[in-house]
Amino acid sequence: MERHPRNPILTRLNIPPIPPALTDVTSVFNPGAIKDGDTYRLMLRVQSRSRETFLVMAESADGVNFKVENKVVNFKGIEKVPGKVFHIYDARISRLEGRFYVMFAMDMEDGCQLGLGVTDDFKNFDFLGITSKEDIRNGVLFPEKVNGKYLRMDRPNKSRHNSGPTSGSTIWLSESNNLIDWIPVAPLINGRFHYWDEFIGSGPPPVKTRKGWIHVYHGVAGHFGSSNVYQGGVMLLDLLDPSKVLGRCRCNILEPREIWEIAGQVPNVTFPSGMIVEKYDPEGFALSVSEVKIYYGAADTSVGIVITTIQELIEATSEGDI
Ligand code: BMA
Repeated sequence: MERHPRNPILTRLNIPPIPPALTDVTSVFNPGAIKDGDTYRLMLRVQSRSRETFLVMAESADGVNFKVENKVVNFKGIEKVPGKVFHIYDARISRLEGRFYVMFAMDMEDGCQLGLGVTDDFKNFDFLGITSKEDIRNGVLFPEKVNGKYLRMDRPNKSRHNSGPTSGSTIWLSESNNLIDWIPVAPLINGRFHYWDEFIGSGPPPVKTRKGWIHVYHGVAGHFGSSNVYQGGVMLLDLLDPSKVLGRCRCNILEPREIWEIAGQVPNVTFPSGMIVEKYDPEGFALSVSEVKIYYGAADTSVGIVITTIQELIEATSEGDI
C-alpha cells in the first residue's frame, strides 16, 4: 500500500457550508466509493459540531481531487422509519444489476441496524428498508448474485470495546432473495486475540478476481489499554462458494502512521471503506495488474487514499496464518 502524496485528500476545510445542519464542520471520514463511468464518487460521512453525522457526495475526475457537493444525501422514505434515527453513517456502495446500492449503519434506540438505499444517478436516493433484526454493522453487498442468491458480509455487534461502542469479532456471510430479509449462512473469519485484528468488520464491498473474491476488512487491536488501533487487512474467498476462506493476511496492510491518522477525534484509526479497481476483463473479473485505490477514514477526522494492485492484495492473503 502506497500513501498518495496528496494525503489527506479531504479534510473539514473541503466541506462547503450546508446550513442549517452543516456549517464549520468537525470532520469528514469513512467514505463509500464507486467509479461511475469516468467519474469517481465518494459518499462521505460528515460530522457537525453537534456530533450528528450526515452523508454528502463528492466527485472527481482523477480519484484524488474531489469536489464536495453542497447538499446532504436524503434517502427518500427514511423519514417513515418508526423510532428515532440518530445517525446514518459508513456507507458502502455496490453496483448490482445496473443500479447503485448503498448499505449504511443506522444508530437507533435499540442499537445499530443496517439500512439499504438505492440510486441510479447519485442525485435521487430511495430508502429501501432496514435489513437487520439485531445490533449489527459493516454490511457490504456482493456485486452480483452467487448461486441464485444475493450475498453480503456483515458483522453482528456481540462485544464492546473498553468503554467504547459495541463491536464484534466475527464477519458473517449472509444471503437474501430480496436484499431486505437476510439469513446468516456461515461465519467467515474470527478476530485473532492478542494480535492486530482482535475485533473485525468488513471494509469496502468484495471484488471478483480470477483467484476468488478479494475483500479488505478492518481489524482492531484492543489490548493497548488507552487506545484501540484500527488497521486494514485482506482476505480471499472462494469464487463459487464464498463461505470458504482461501486466505487471509498475517500482518495488517494499513496502519496508522501519519500524524493525521494517529491524532484526531478518535486517535489511531485507519478505517478502509471504499475501493476502486481500475481495470476489469470483459467478463467482469478485476485484472491482477490493475491499480486499486483504497479510501479510508483517518482518526475519524479526515479521508486518506492508498494505492495498491489486485496482485499485491492477493499475495498478502497467502502469508500464512498467525
Ligand atoms: C467503529 C465505527 C466507525 C469508526 C470507528 C473508529 O466502531 O463506529 O464508524 O470510524 O469505530 O471510531
